[in-house]
Amino acid sequence: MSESLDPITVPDRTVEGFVQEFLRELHFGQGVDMSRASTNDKYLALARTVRHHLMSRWMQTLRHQGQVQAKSVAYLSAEFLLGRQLDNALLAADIDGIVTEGLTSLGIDLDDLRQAEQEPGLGNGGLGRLAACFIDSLATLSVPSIGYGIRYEYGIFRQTFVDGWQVEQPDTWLELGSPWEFPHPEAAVKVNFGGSTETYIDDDGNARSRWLPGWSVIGVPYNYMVPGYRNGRVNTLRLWSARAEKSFDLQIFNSGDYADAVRAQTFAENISKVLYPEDSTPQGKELRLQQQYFFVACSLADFLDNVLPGDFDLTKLPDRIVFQLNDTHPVIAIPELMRLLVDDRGWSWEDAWAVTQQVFAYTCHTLLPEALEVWSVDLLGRLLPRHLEIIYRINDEFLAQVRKAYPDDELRVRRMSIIAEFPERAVRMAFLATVAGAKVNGVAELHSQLLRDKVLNDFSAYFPDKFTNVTNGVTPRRFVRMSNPALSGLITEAIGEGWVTDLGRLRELEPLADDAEFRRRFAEIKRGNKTRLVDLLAARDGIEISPDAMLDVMVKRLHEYKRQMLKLLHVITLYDRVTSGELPIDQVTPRTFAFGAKAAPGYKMAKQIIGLINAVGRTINTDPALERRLRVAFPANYNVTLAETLVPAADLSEQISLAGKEASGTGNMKFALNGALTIGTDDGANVEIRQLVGDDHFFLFGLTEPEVADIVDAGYRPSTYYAANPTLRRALDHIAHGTFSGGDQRVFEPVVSNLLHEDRFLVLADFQSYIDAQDRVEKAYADQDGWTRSAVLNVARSGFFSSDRSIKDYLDRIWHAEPVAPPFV
Ligand code: 26W
Repeated sequence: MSESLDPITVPDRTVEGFVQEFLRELHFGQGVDMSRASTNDKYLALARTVRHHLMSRWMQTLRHQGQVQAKSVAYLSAEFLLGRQLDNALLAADIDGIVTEGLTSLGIDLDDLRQAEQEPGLGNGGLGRLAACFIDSLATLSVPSIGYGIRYEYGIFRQTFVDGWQVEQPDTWLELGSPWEFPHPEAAVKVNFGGSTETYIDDDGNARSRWLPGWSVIGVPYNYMVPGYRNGRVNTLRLWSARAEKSFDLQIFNSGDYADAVRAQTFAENISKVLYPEDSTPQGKELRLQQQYFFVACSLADFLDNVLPGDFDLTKLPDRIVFQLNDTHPVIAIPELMRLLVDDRGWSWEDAWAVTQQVFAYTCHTLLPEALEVWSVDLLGRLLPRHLEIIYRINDEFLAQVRKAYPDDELRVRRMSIIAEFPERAVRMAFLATVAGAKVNGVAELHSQLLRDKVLNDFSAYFPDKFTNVTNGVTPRRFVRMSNPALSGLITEAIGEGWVTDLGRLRELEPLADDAEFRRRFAEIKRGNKTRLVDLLAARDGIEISPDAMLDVMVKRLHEYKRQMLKLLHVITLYDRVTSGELPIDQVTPRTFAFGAKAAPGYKMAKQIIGLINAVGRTINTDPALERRLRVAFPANYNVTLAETLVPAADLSEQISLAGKEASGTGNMKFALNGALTIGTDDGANVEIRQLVGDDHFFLFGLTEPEVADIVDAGYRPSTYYAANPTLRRALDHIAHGTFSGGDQRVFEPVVSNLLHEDRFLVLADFQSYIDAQDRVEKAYADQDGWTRSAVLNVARSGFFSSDRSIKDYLDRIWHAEPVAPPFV
């Protein structure tokens, strides 16, 4: 069925029409004229003009969705790391051309306005960016879906360096106005906290429970457009912002005092104030649990009361919706749905449990035991007393079944309990999600296998059919088409435009790897992308690099398991070889070592490593012996926007986590798709990348996961590697002796002694293998044409890593939902 658009709401898709709309927005929206308009005025007017082009499609999508009532997907995520919106909207609406032309006619450079946008950094790293890629693919594949999350007033902190040390600044992304959001205060939802529970006998003589909350806040939804790529569909991302319910707060804080009332408001609004910047070690902070329950309670209430029609029969809920839980952060939705059905709607426990078990599915994003969220029973009972009771009952009934299945195995029963007893009584959120979820998935083949065999082994034995894999992906719209226009043009010229929504078609490029002219143009594009990066880093950071050097990049959160230290030890080794006279400088391939990484503010060792990278950089970049052939570039505040220029420029992608620790990685996919070669371990999705691109076009090194397990079981001793390997010894001694700290031996002593005596992530064990692989890189790069051939094959063979493919896998394996033909195109 195809409906025509309401002509009143469709803006004119001509240059003149655009110019007129833009000037109207400047005039009526910003209240300025061209002569007085600031760059920000022009950006805001442009953003609003562009969003007009998506508006009628949005309305149409919503209307259509209301009529069709197809099975939908609700993606629940505490993080959506969206990146800038303007370019993506221009691309989706296909109005790049008229906008550029129209602005030029007004003497405005589109690029200047692009730079005015502050990216919404509402996520920490991979998990948040994955959520953003997934909603892009859901819209592009025409899947009826909605994203639910939190509208943090402050996103991920802005990183600055002071003397090379990380200093965090607040991210004030809303300060200059946020033209992409639509607040709906009239659709606000009340969320309760605290208080107590009681039992009572209902009118039919049944014993029931109810929650008597102690306080509450209001959730205000902010809607964002999620445009599909030129398919006429615009889905919704709904982010919740916390407000005080003023009259109510005045009562509970029990004072007519103005100051107290304002304090109550501040208290409520704290809930959506700031994104927690921890990305792997949950701190068990009360405010974080408040955030989690806040957005989940708002989202469930919104879906049941506003999205579903008033007369909807909730026993049919599994035919209508699946709630995908992005890690454990939204898992409190499980007892919340039970509460809504049992307490508020009077359902029996059994009926409610039957529905609940069908509507949730859980994605796990980690393997580190310390990253699995647990909430102390004490805290949970104080904040959400009724939910704790519900969790206890879920656990009791589950453990009774486990006992039946394993009559004489009380040890196993204790291992599988949702409630941990040590070191304190606490709820294991991953276990709750596994017991209640219809499906549990890992995010790469190896990760899913390790989840089944190790982290959730008892559960996979008990629920063998629950476990599945969906390998992550990235959106080719943002990470190829938008960020790499030159390569996109070359690809389109070679195989047509279809690849943007059917990335497997990149395979058709394979024969062109053997076409010398194609390789020449490919290499020229890579060089152009490097020049773009050179200019950006000069302007953004005052960093000077050369477009002629190999660009070797490691960008991701700073974490010991990701092993930025390993890369740094390679840099130091090269420095040592040259300065000791072992290696003549003119035999060294000119190389830029680029790092981008934020450390969690409380993660001491990670901050030390940042300080050390910058210290090594300072030494290397200024030592005349190196003749500027080796350079370290560590721009502060790596974010989505910087990635968009960095990734297309890279020659070498560093994916060097200890095998068995990186669940998937998604940066690895972005680099391969943009024609960088990977140096990597057999970890996460690297395994699949290597299988697809082939061993000849991938630099593999390091221990495998089973080898790591054996070494750790046997009692790993890093100092033996130090003693046995003179290259390694010299590199570590440089740090220890103060080569990079003006002779000061204390500053980086914690890093050195950690590596020598603990080295949880086997940096020293993998060192030599890594150095050898880097020597292979060096040789391969000497043959520029051969390198380019490998780069082309990386692009051609990486189409699998489109998030469109991931979403299709979720539809088949987990959601059992289907795309719905869009209402119009
Ligand atoms: C503080 C609580 C917390 C704990 C973990 C916050 C955020 C996390 C995330 C799970 C961290 C994260 O981003 N994980 C990454 O998820 C990506 C998408 O699946 C994977 O590609 C990465 O391997 C994984 O580290």
